[in-house]
Amino acid sequence: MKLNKEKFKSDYKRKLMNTFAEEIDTASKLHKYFALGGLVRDYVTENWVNTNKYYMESGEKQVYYFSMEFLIGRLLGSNLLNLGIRELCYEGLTELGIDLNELEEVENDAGLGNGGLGRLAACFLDSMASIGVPGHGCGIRYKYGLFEQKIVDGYQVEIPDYWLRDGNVWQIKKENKAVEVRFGGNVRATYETGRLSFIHENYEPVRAVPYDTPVVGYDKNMVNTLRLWSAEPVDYEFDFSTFSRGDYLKAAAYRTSVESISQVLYPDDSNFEGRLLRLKQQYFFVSAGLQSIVRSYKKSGLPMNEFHKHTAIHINDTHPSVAVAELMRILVDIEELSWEEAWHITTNTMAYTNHTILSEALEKWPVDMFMKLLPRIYMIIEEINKRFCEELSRRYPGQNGKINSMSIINDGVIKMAYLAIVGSHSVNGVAKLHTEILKNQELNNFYQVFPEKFNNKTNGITHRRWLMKANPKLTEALNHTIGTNWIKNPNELGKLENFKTDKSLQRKIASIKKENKLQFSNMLKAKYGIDIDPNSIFDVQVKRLHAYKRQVLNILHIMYLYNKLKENPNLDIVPRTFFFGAKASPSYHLAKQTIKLINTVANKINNDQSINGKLKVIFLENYSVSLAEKVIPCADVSEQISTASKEASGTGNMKFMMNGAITVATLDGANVEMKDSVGEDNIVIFGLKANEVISYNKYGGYSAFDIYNNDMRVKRILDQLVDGSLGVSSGEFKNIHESLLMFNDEYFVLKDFDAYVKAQEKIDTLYRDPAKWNEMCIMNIAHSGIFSSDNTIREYSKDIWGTRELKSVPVID
Ligand code: 26Q
Repeated sequence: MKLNKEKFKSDYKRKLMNTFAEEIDTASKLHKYFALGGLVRDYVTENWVNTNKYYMESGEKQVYYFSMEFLIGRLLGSNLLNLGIRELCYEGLTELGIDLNELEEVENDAGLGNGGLGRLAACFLDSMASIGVPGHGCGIRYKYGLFEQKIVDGYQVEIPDYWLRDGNVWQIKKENKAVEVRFGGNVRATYETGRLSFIHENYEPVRAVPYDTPVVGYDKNMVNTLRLWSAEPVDYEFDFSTFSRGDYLKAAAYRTSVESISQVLYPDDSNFEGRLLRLKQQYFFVSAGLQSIVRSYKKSGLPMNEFHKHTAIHINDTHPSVAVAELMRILVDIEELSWEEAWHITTNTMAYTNHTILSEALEKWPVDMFMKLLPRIYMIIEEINKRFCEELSRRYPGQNGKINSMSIINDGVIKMAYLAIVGSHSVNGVAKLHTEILKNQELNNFYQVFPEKFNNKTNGITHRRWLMKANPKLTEALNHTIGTNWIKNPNELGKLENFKTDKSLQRKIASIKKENKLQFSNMLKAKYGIDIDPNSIFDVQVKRLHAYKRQVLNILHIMYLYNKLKENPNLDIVPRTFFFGAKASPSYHLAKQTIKLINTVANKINNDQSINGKLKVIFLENYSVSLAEKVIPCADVSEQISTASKEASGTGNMKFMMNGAITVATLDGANVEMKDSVGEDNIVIFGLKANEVISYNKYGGYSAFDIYNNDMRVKRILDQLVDGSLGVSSGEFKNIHESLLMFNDEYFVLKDFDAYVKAQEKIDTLYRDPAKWNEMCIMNIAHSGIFSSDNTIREYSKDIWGTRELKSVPVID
């Protein structure tokens, strides 16, 4: 982008004046932020309009990524970075007496996601725009994002996240692009037009209004779109008929019911909750998104029977899988195509990603609920299923048990994963191990029928946000060492391997880590009054709280270390600060108890002078994208310790690796590929393997009591959970205790305990040898390039979507 500092400064002053009638001296920080955001948006609009025009006129294949979640975080910093004007703006603002870093802190995170799946969608948007794939996001504009977490007396307290309170400078409301989505009512079949057709009557209409956010590519003139839908009442429904009859309450109830659709994000990430509102949310954005895609496709003048040649639709987990039936509805009922033709188009348009093997997360909707809310869609799913089951009967004659087990509708529920598989041409897992488990275990039945659909696409992360933006000092050191080509081609980070024993780079990497640690410690000191030793090992576990992620294993190990220190205050260990950051689903009792346990242990340890500051435990409140950007660059150790086979991929693991942390990991999800890439000498692997966990589970697990009885370390810490020695009532951690002993430790925490202790001892030993440690850090950075989401998106584009990578967008007059 062509801009110089002087022009920027004058543009900025004018923007501040025109928007808020203020000069720099008098404007508030909020106004200064909004003026800058508004100006950046102005800089983007020409390319945005041009990109859209080009897409419309060229017939270039477009991909739409449908997702219930987009965990975008803040946009100011990443837009400046992608536009290539961050330096210039920083300097210009400094000359105007404004600190850009401070302004960036004003922006509220767009926390429209729970965790991995939502953040993946955000990384994918960044990569699509940056490598030139015409790809857009489609989702819900939640008024409230994931709750804000406060810790009160060690407990999690949830506060609504009203992220739009101050307005949002990136979104543009497109009233003229609104569509109508219809719920409930009944369906009448008729032959009136000489063709069997279905009339949907007595439905409740909802107005879906899109808000568009530009997605700016790195050093490209391409600007894609994230379109988020908001639900509004339909005027004609609201005021005249109902209101004039004086039925004010009914009208108000209608408004509330409609508005609730885009009110809040479900704060859950691995448990299926069968709530009507969630189904409404799903159909709402899927129907709105598809209607608008079909409308703009038709406007471009292309024939309907070629829809799939110009459009790919990606279903991010099963949440938007009703798209299969909704596209069929549009093609059959509205566009009047034959069923066969519509099915051909639909299955060639749709592709589905599975993000979990946890059975409790699989979506199943009760038939009666579904039928009432979406009567026509239900009929279509029945027809899809009927034809699918007929196909199965031809393949497996007489094997009714098998056919029933694969039926989309069975036992009074609709299985959305099955609908997604049958209705898509591609089904992918998110790491090699995960895809193998899907093919050989969880979805083996479907793999046998559709082997050609299954493929792996290992997740990735955008190195622009997670390295360049989050860790500018490291970025500079990399540029200095290997040049800047890695920015456009992250695989070139591999060149760093040549410098792994280079003393000056080693020193540089170590001193950057130290500076980052110091900066973060100062921030914590200012905010929470906590003193942290920046010379201690920063050991970090940040992710959603869930039993399978095993934050409990981490905290039990800390209790064990503390016990050892109490016995021998002179114990020779490298001082460590353990950081946790995690939100628990508000209804997930065990997870909330784990947060209380971490805080209780933290309180005890941090206030014990007798251990000479060798251990500290910090629970970071309100873990979010912007907090992740701060804590990841200062981690020495990354904790990726899920029960093998349970974490589909993980993406936090990749972010730490890219920032030069050493990973302590089980062979789960993408950790396996990290190990293969960096080599087993540069990662610390421990614990049961996935196949071991799976085979234990076949025979009802293992005996947790045996370990409790035979390992005195384990016995002691488990007893401490419930004997009052943590300084809280003895019942406080009863459920955690029970889950480990009475319920036989479903997640193999005790089984892996000994191996974990040894892994942590290995970390301690390695850290004492700075040359070795720094070499490992460099190797991790060098081998992290393959986990750039640019690589992942290239594979999606080539193998699944059939989209092209455009070098640039031709300028259209
Ligand atoms: C479903 C029904 C009702 C309420 C909530 C949900 C729900 C919401 C979110 C179910 C699942 C999710 C999110 C799942 C998720 O984030 N999975 C993670 O996806 C990452 C990206 O692929 C992987 O790296 C992680 O391993 C996986 O856990």
